[in-house]
Amino acid sequence: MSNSSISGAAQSRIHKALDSFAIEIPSWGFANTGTRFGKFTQAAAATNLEEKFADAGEVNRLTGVTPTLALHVLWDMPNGVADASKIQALAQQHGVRAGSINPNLFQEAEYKFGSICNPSAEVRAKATQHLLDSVAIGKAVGSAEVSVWVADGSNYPGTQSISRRIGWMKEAFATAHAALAPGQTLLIEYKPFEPAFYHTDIADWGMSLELCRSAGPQAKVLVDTGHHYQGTNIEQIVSWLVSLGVLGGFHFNDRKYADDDLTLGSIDPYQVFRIFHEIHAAQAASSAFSAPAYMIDQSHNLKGKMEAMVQTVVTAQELYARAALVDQAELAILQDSCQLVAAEELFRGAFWTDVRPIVQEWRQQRGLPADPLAALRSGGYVERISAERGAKNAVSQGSYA
Ligand code: PSV
Ligand code: MN
Repeated sequence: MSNSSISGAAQSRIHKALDSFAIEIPSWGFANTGTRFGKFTQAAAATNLEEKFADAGEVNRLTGVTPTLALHVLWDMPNGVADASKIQALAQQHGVRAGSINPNLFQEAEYKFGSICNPSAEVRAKATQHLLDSVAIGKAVGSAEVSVWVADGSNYPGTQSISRRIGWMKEAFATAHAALAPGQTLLIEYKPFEPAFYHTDIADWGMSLELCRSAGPQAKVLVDTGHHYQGTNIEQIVSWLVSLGVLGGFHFNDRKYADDDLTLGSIDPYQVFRIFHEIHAAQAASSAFSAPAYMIDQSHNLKGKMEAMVQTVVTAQELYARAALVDQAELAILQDSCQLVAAEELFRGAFWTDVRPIVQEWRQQRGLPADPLAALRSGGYVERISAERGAKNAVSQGSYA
């Protein structure tokens, strides 16, 4: 379908939706990674924080919609709050602000049996202090979210007290919440599997929700699209979280089998469309709806990192635009009069519409490249950083940092 076959009203709905759509990119998406079986280093991968900011700046220059960079404390700010001024300087230099601050509660030796759920009060105190440090970092760099993923769990039945660990988590989150500034949000992410094999302390959205409720009003649930069992109806979870007022944000990626970190929409674009539809429906239903934080959580070990990031941002925009095409008022009438086929055709019709010409037009109107991926390819940035970083990457060990 071409641009001209989309009504003027629908086109302006898409433009309005794109005006308010920004998506955060992760610092770890630019660094070398691999699988537990091996690391494949890339000549262009970022080897330090300066290079991650430079890459993020280039993605934002090409797309215009990635103004913030998610930071992982241990990988990006090993000196904690002391690194805040460095972050601020890099943000200034590259035109990308510090985004969500992600505490790291999974990498250190002490966390073998858990972090904020560890039976040792001493280890729990260390992990809680790390949460407090992350809140302080957020304040120092002016970031809105502290985004927590707790990797804690156990591998064998009966080896840990699931219930005592719930109490310990509640204590830690309440302590972190008490330290938040008024504009800060504590995001609590869930994941049913990995790295634990038997039980994971925050396995689903119900557990996240309860932890948020007990922590306080500035705690919200974070939905990572890769953190569900096969077949889970993620848009239904999103709808519930919206109606409860606790949808804090998304980590976007796609998956086929597990938490595969595949490019958003590469396996199931219809699911992403359905998730965005719930957001547009909530917006249409209430002007008080406050949009969640959209973030990408992907680290590619086969695709080029810059290309994968730009491709993901573009895909997110396109699917967000396609979902904006749904006429919410018309759909509501069809739904409530149980005109099933007509309702489904309206919904499906939006999904199958090629909105790329409109998205391109939106970019051009803002002085952005119409096709950011083509602009990346022709701009020579990847060649330049490959030449600059190639030698370092030839010897460096792959790691998330
Ligand atoms: C865990 O799988 C996770 O989704 C968390 O958000 C981490 O911060 C991130 O991935 C690390 O790659
Ligand atoms: Mn995540």
